[in-house]
Amino acid sequence: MKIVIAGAGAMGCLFAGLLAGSRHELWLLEKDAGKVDAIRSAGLSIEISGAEPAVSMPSITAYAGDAGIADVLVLLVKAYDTAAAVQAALPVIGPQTTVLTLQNGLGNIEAITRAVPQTLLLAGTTAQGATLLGNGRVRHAGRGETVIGPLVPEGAVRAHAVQEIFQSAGIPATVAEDIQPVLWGKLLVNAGINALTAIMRVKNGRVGDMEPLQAVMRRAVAEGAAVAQRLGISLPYPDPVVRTTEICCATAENFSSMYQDISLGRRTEIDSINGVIVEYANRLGLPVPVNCMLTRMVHALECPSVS
Ligand code: KPL
Repeated sequence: MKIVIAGAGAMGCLFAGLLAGSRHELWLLEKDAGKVDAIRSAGLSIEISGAEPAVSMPSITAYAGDAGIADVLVLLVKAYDTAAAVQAALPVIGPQTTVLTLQNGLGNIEAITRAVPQTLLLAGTTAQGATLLGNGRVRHAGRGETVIGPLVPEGAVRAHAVQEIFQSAGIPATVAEDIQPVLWGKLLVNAGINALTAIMRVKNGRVGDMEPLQAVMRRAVAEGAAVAQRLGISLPYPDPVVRTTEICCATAENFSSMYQDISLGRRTEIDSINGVIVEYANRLGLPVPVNCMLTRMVHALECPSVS
């Protein structure tokens, strides 16, 4: 099978590195020419639990036409880049190509289905942790489950095929029949952790063990849960605050992706995380002051003069 991963950031490199040992043909698609050159010459290097980094040399290109039609395209670009990444990836998408988004936040499905039929699309979440150390250099910051699911029942076969590919590469994966609750479940965890860690410049663990941060996290998550409830989404766990606290503990030593973005002076995914909760809440007439404030504070941090 030909697998194309769009986005050579932390997660894209991690998945490419983990899939590199499999029997599949692997391509990375990356718009940044600097990253393409660096990875083409030095390869991908994945550091796992302090061991010697595993180095692999996947094919990498900025032009999707070089890769040809893919069996599976995995989108791991930042949420604000989804529409552009799908346009750039069109040459690898044939009538049978499975397109999987494992991106953070909400809104990716809508952006992708503007160009790709729903029958080809799978969505999912991953609890794999990755810290970008440099171009093509990643630290595997924790192994976690990847959950994937179709948007329409006919897509189940595709979801099971991707699950098989992941599992045979040692990436734990499960298939969910209804993916929306899974996406909302991850959204609430990200809404509770990402902005706070970026604003306070702390590792994930501090949100779980510092009472003032935990109090803000609880409010952000509870607001998001109220929005999900009003939309009729039943979350994949009984208590979203407990779940978020568990993830803080499980990823205590990680820097969240939003912390990493702010530290590197990059745009964040705030609009697809806390911002999307604010958008839904406004439409529903629900108050979400904490999510609103977190969104504004991260927007302020994105201004070059602030961070
Ligand atoms: O998904 C994450 C992220 O950083 O984006 C969490 C779960 C917070 C782990 O770091």
